[in-house]
Amino acid sequence: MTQNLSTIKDELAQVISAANDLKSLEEARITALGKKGRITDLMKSLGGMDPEERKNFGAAVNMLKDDIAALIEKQEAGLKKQAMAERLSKETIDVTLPARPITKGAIHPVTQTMDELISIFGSMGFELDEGPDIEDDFHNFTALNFPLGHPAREMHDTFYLPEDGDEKGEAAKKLLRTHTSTVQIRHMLGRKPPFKMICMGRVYRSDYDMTHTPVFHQIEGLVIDKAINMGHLKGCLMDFLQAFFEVDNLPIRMRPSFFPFTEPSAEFDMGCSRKNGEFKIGQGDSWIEMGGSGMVHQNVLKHCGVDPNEYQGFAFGLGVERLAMLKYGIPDLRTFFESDVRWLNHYGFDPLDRPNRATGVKG
Ligand code: FA5
Repeated sequence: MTQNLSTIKDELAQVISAANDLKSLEEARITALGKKGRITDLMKSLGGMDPEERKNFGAAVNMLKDDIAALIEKQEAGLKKQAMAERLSKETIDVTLPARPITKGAIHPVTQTMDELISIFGSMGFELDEGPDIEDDFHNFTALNFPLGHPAREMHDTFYLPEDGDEKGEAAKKLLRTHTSTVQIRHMLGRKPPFKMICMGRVYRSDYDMTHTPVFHQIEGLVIDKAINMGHLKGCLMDFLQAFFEVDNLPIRMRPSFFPFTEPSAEFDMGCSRKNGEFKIGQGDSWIEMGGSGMVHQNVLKHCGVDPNEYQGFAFGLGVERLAMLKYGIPDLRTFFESDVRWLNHYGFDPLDRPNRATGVKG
């Protein structure tokens, strides 16, 4: 029987060493160790033997099995090494070829515009602040002098969040901020005047057409000191819009308006011309509406612990997309939020060319 095992081993070893690719080696493995393989057959024959014979023969078959498995493993390693050597000798890389062009991402026009605004207002001495998108009724309305039930609340088309069962009254009601004026409150509370702050970010209103989207961005400015007046407000808006649009002598017009948090309130327009179907920003025969502004209402200052007998100042707010559309000729507001890569490649900006006032805000 032992003689028989050594013959089987020789025969299988021959088949294994003759296998010159992985496929024939697998066939050799099946011949030896597969379900109907020769060693498996020997294992099956153990059942018909008496105990003593089974013990000796079983041990010998196990040893044969291990030897054959080791031979297969060795042959496999050799074949893989040989295949790799052949592949390496065939595959060559021409290191003198030019590299494939790398596709660069593009900066979204909203990000670009906000970077430009930060650069302009930074050079005018404004501090940058921020506030959360999820706000409460107090910061979005009450502290900004919108009393409960005031009709101006309805004008904001507010998205309210579901009550969380732990309500602490109307002022704690959660909502998505409808304007960045919330940050005026957050900035003033817990700080001491004077204030000279801008903030910007997403705001939300249930509104959708070519000039209104449910999410858009606003920039807000706040200046509070002892002798600030409407003249400073107009001068500030002129400086900023002239720097942003890179137009000298840009006329600014203030029109009376209403916001609960400013008194007096004014909407501000910028000069432009619309001759022969061509739109141009600057001196001209026409006006374009830009945003809202006014002197901060005494009630707002009081809500923030600022003494209105000592301090006063102005605030303004406008849409970032509106600024970007006018500066970069983007016709439809809705396209800003469609995540169309072709649109982004067309209107986007070079990520390595960041805005700064030394080289021009365009970067
Ligand atoms: C406000 O939101 C005030 N908080 C602005 C303000 C700040 C006034 C400080 C006074 C003092 P209004 O609702 O008008 O105002 O919005 C300001 C600007 O946001 C608009 O001029 C417009 O450019 C932009 N805007 C308003 N609604 C939308 C919308 N749905 N989609 C895109 N832009 C919008």
